[in-house]
Amino acid sequence: MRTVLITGASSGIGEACAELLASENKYRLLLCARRTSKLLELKEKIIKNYPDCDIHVFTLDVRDQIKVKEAFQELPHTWQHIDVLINNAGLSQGLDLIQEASIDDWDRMIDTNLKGLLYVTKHCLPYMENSKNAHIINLGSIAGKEVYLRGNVYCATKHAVDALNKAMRIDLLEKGIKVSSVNPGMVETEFSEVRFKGDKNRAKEVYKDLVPLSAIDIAEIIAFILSRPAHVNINDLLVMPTAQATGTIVKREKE
Ligand code: NDP
Ligand code: 8X3
Repeated sequence: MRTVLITGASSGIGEACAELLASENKYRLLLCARRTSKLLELKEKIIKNYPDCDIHVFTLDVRDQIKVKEAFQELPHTWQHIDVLINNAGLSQGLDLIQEASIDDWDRMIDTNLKGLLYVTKHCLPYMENSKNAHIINLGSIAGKEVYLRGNVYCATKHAVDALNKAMRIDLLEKGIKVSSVNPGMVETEFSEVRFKGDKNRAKEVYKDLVPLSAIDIAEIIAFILSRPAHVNINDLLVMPTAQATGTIVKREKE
């Protein structure tokens, strides 16, 4: 059994990965996010559906460097060996022109998507030392491959994830740790609601009259990446809804 740590497991892609990997009966699951109640609900659901699944949840804000370090140190003894890290926790805040955007929004994105990913990776790596099958999967985005109007700082953080994905693959080569990135286009999760700070109507508009990706679409791709033989690594994968050509060019059709 490989032990998989998923950050941002309380919702969307992280939650879907947890459920799918639990169903495969090949993984032990370490799940974290800030919303403890959501994690506990997910744990209960997974145990109900897959009673043999070994699962441990813990509360973590990836922005807090000290807490990230302590969270790993405080892992129960039987969870101190990690094979797979899925660096999924992330968010966008606002969709504003750079001259108008809020510095707090920028800080939140940089602290979560970039610094948080680094803190988790740094403190997780010692626990991956003895893995014969170590793998890091980073959630990038189409926003890490191109820049679009009003995307400025979110795009910058995901371009940084793209760079770190390449850098990790180089630096960790000697340790035999695989590094992959999955870069989705539009996935309908809580993402847009978080970006628009709870404005559900605005969030809904993003996916209006098109079929976006679902969290399970991405979870299936991640499960596939993890299922490749030891000598095969999928370095970098860009996946879009059929109705989306670039970050902003989409085809909307009424049914
Ligand atoms: P969701 O908003 O549904 O999920 C985001 C997850 O990240 C939640 O579980 C949230 O948990 C967690 N998270 C946010 N901030 C923190 C934090 N400071 N510490 C710990 N956990 C945190 O969005 P998605 O599932 O769509 O997003 C997952 C990843 O996929 C993100 O990195 C996102 O950038 C990326 N992505 C999403 C796309 C989309 O269109 N949806 C497209 C491309 C990439 P909690 O609030 O409980 O902490
Ligand atoms: C999320 C997708 O299109 O909002 O990373 O940049 S997008």
